[in-house]
Amino acid sequence: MKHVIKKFKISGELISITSHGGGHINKTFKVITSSNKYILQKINHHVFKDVDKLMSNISYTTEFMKSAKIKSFIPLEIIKTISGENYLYYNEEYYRMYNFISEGIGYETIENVEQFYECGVGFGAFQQMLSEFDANKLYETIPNFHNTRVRFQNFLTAIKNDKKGRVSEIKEDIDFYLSHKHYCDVIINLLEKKEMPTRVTHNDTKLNNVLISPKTNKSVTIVDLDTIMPGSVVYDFGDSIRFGANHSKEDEPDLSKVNFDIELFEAYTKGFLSKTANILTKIEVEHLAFGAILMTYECGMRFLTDYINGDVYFKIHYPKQNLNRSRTQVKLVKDMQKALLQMNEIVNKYYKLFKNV
Ligand code: ADP
Ligand code: GN1
Ligand code: MG
Repeated sequence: MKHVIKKFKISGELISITSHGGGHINKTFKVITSSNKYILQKINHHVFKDVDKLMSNISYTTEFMKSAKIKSFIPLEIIKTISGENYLYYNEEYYRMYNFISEGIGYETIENVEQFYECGVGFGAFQQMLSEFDANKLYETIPNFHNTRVRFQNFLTAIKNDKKGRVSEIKEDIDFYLSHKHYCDVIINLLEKKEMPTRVTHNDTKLNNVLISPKTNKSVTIVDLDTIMPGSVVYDFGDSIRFGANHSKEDEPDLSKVNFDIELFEAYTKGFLSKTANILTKIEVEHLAFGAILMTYECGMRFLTDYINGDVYFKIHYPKQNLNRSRTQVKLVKDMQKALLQMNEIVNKYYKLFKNV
């Protein structure tokens, strides 16, 4: 959905601004001048409360990735304001600008298996690159972001308050999440007991947050760095599978079209482990497949929480979009529950293949 928002001239130069991308959080625009292209974003400061610290995180990590000089990886670059700041505060809103990376596209659904393999390579390389990054430098942009236990409590609060009177219509949806409460503690407990390492993770590894070249099918960069924080590798692996290992839109209303695709799962797993097999611990490897179920369950619960609260967090384009989004996630969780054994076999196969290569 692209439309020109504005065309204007500054010092004789024609500039056009077009809405861009399918993100749910920030407002993103493509800016074209006679000599260059940029991404301009209005930062959602209701979600990211301390924009100054958020932008410091992004500045540290983009500089770090630039210095890593990974072949064929084009790092994001913050375009500073005239006075040298990382962002602009104007009319009570926050704006930032990046170089526009035209070599790749942020896909909303998978077009072929190789693309998803590359998505795994891209996020795997990102994980590998940041394994050397000092996590103490990072501010937690959204505390408890993947703390599923806290997400579950927020869900219960939303049901109790029932602000929009929607709860009585969605009993079956609610019951699914309530009956899987036992999922919430699994990873949090392992992290708390230090049985699973806390790493620097991206935390929002959707397909449209890796830009893939339509010409070569190779991943060229990772975007949406707002949620880089300490977390578990299981979250990064799992969130990619949640979004990408199927052929349907995230809000597809016809659930017969929403199916977990094991071939896509295998492609991503192969790509991801080709970059990470040598840094992962046994307990992380054992929980990758479960992580896909957990991230899908958690995200679906967040969509339903937002529907109950009156759609105040995720951008919506029509009234029941968050309910549709929640239902696709439930369908995918059910499919993955049936496939879990096979998913674990695939993880083990590629772990053994790439370990010590
Ligand atoms: P949101 O937090 O709302 O998801 P993103 O930072 O992910 O915002 O940006 C939205 C979309 O814009 C991305 O999914 C991607 O397709 C595109 N995009 C973001 N940054 C760039 C960039 N520097 N160059 C090209 N496309 C970009
Ligand atoms: C949001 O920003 P975007 O659209 O890449 C959300 C993710 C969800 C995702 C669901 C900061 O991601 O956590 O998984 O929507 N980002 C934030 O599509 O909440
Ligand atoms: Mg995004």
